[in-house]
Amino acid sequence: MEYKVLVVEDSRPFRRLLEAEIRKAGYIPCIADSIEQAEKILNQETDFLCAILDYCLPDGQDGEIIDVCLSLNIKVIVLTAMMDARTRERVLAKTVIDYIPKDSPSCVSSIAPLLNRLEKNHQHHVLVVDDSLTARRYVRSLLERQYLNVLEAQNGQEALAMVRRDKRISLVITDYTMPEMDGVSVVKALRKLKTDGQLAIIGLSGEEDSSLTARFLKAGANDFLAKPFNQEEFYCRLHSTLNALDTERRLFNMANTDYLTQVWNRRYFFEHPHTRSHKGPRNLALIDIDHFKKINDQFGHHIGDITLIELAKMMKRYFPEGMVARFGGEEFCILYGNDELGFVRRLEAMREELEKTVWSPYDKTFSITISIGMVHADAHIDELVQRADWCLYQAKAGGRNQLIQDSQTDLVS
Ligand code: GH3
Ligand code: MG
Repeated sequence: MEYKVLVVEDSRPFRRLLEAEIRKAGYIPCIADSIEQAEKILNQETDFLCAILDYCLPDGQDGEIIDVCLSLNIKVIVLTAMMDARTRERVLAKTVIDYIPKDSPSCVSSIAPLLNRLEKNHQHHVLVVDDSLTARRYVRSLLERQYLNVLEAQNGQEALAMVRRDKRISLVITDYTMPEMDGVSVVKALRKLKTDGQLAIIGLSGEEDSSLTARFLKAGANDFLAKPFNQEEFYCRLHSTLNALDTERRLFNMANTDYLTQVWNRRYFFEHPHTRSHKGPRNLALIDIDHFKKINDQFGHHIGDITLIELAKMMKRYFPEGMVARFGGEEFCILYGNDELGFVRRLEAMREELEKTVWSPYDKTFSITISIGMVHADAHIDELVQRADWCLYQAKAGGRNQLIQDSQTDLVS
């Protein structure tokens, strides 16, 4: 999705600079040089990621444009050349996202990271843990102003239950002083459930206790803020915590997913605890495209790549709760629960859908088929793969486009 950013700035060189910076960051700038011109744009559209507003404009020298945008629920970043304490207070009192001092042309360089952060915030769900309703509501308002999705818990137990249940929660902001379970204990319990890359945690406290920062951090929090905090400090810490979390997740994905098809890679598959340890029988299938080399030879490697991507999507669609991995080349593996009949039915349905599908990327028209080797057994992963591989070999030898099931008696591992 391409987001639009409204810019209202009367200085022509600065306007140019902002426009170039916003475009470079991947957003669409909509430019006005006065409140009057901005209102004309706002009569047509209001769906902006945010507005970047000059505090002092020819037809409103005292931040009037800020109220115009806020009244339309547009998030606001203020540019100001007047950095006196009074202006700063007044700007921040207006529920804006941030202000950027216009002290040099380089100040625009902070805009791209801020826009990226706002865009990415849509994906994050933040759980605010505090027994005080007023405190929860205040933190909620700060978070929602930056497009974060907010959930609330009144105590530690409730928070833990929510984090266990709701996989979307990526950040917990917890107060220290709460009945029954204090914030540090909440952090310790959360860290038993989630790693740094899965969940970020920020501690808060209004206590005078100087040891609290260290206690929160040692328990596994990513950061700590003493109350009362000002909005700017809160946003700085929030952004650095979320940026670190996003980087960690990006690195995790780069290390563990297949770059082309975005399914898990071979290493992740074999190292995953679910793969290594198991209780009882489970299903595993090895899937290989038939005569895939011909697709490459006939239509080019690029079309081959598209085929692999589409097949991977199809496997994720058929087996959303299974673990789909690319083992290499055009061979994929699916590890999938214990329901043998259900697994076979879905594999057959996928094989049949594929057989009937006509692919037509870039005006090329063709179909592909797959061969499948499948095993259901209570056995170590290496044995499952070996047995499925033998079945796959038989499927190929038997004419391809078919599923062969392992019929050996289960060996208890
Ligand atoms: P079979 O039915 O026996 O499996 O025949 P096949 O042609 O599918 O198998 P073969 O092992 O002979 O060829 C596999 C081909 O897959 C050769 C290789 O160029 C191609 N391949 C492997 N990885 C990729 C990739 O990432 N992209 C593309 N486009 N092709 C790939
Ligand atoms: Mg093949």
